[in-house]
Amino acid sequence: MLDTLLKKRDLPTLRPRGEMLDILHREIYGYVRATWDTPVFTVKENIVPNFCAGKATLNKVTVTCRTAGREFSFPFYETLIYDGKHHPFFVHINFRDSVPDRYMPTEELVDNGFSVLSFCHNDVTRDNNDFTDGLAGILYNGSRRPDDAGKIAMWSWAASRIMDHAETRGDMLDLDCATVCGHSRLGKAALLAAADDERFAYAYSNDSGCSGAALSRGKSGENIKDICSRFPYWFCENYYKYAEHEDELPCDQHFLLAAIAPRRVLIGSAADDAWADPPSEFLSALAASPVFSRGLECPDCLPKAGDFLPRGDIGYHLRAGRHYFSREDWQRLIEFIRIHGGVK
Ligand code: GTR
Repeated sequence: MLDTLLKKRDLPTLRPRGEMLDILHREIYGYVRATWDTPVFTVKENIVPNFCAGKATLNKVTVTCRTAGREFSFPFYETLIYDGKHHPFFVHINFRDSVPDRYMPTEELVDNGFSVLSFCHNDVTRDNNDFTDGLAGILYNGSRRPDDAGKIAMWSWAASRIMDHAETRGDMLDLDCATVCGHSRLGKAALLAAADDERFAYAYSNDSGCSGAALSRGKSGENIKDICSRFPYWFCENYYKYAEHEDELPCDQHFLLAAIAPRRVLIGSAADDAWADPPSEFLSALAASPVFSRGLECPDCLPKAGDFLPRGDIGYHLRAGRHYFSREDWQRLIEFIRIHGGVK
């Protein structure tokens, strides 16, 4: 049955990783093109004393990036467990800069042995059509080429700068167990970050839907026309021509998932999130599955609410309920990483 459903989508065949990344950047997300100096990190330590009952320290870090004599900075927050061990960690592309946050139960993550480095997407460049602030202001002097980065590619680029900083924390962080994650539009950005940057051993997108994990061909709910008319600035301009012409795309979203292999990726969906279209998210994982060493555990039919398929290097879970980044989603992610040996 699943084979038949997949065949109906008539998907382009997967290609070598480099080619898939090129297509994804050229046609959908755009390229961040500048050549950068090594970023500079300024750390303000322990901004909330006794954070997480004294198990972790919360630092505010400012990242300063320079290119061609211009510079911009953005802040992020690092919650580091300090007990002399190396801890797995999340790089969380978040909607807000609060720690903890309703999308990020920091104390629970720390209790589960994870450190967390999180930034607010708006602090990198604002979530709107204005390309003059933050990173966008540095990249563009009022003009963008059709394959220049939209905002999703910029948020994803910022996740890699957090990873640059993590590499200076090798005494506390397990650099072999970095997970980039995000919800919805920021789940799209998390997948792109993992596809591009091999330092991320795990990726998690929650409810990332259209132009994220979900296949565009045959998708219900939101489609390319919808997303490009409401949020054109998330993408490069080349993407707009595929509105109502999904079949002409030289890729589909399974390229994005496949470009993460041989590393691991978990796709989270919510059963009532028809706009994201869980079956299209699941079928995308299934279509990407052959390039992973251990493919998706394949059920006989489409998953139902509560199903969790964690054993492949590409995993999938379908939570009951609506579009939201819930504690249950975080728990699934933690279980996935544990099952794959990421928590020592
Ligand atoms: C929706 C958008 C989705 C999803 C979501 C979000 O309105 O259409 O693709 O990304 O926003 O980011 O909250």
